[in-house]
Amino acid sequence: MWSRSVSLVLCVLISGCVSYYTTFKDGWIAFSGSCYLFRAQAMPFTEAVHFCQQHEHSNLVHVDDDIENSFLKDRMRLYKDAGWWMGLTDEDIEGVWQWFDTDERPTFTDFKPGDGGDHNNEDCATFDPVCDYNWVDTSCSDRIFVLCEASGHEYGAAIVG
Ligand SMILES: [Ca+2]
Ligand SMILES: [Ca+2]
Ligand SMILES: [Ca+2]
Repeated sequence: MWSRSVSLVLCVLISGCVSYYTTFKDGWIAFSGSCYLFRAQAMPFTEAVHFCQQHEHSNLVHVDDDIENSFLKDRMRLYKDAGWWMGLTDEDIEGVWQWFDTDERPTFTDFKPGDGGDHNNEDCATFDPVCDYNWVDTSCSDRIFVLCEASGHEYGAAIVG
């Protein structure tokens, strides 16, 4: 028990969430400073937000660039025909996409051509298996799988501090 605790602290100090999650947290995957939880459990957008908050105080994923987007798509292709929520909505202003938890505008998007525009009652963004995980807008009450992201740096700091 003692050595397990020591090795946990050392892992966090040395490499942030990478060692922590791969060693101690089943299901979390580390990539480029973040940790991701793919949960194949279908639920509406608001429930998915709460699910992530209840798991390491994470958020539905923010896709920051093409590298992160490609990594996530590769993982999704391992599952059969499943859509996944991300933390992006245009609930506040139709056609203006914002990250749900920060209200920031995305710096990168990957909407399927013709989707993500001014669509009635489609205010939440998902990765769509029908078009190889391009993003589409859909109804926030649809039941879709959950993809959470936790910042490795924040989480490592919280453990060490
Ligand atoms: Ca991210
Ligand atoms: Ca909309
Ligand atoms: Ca749509």
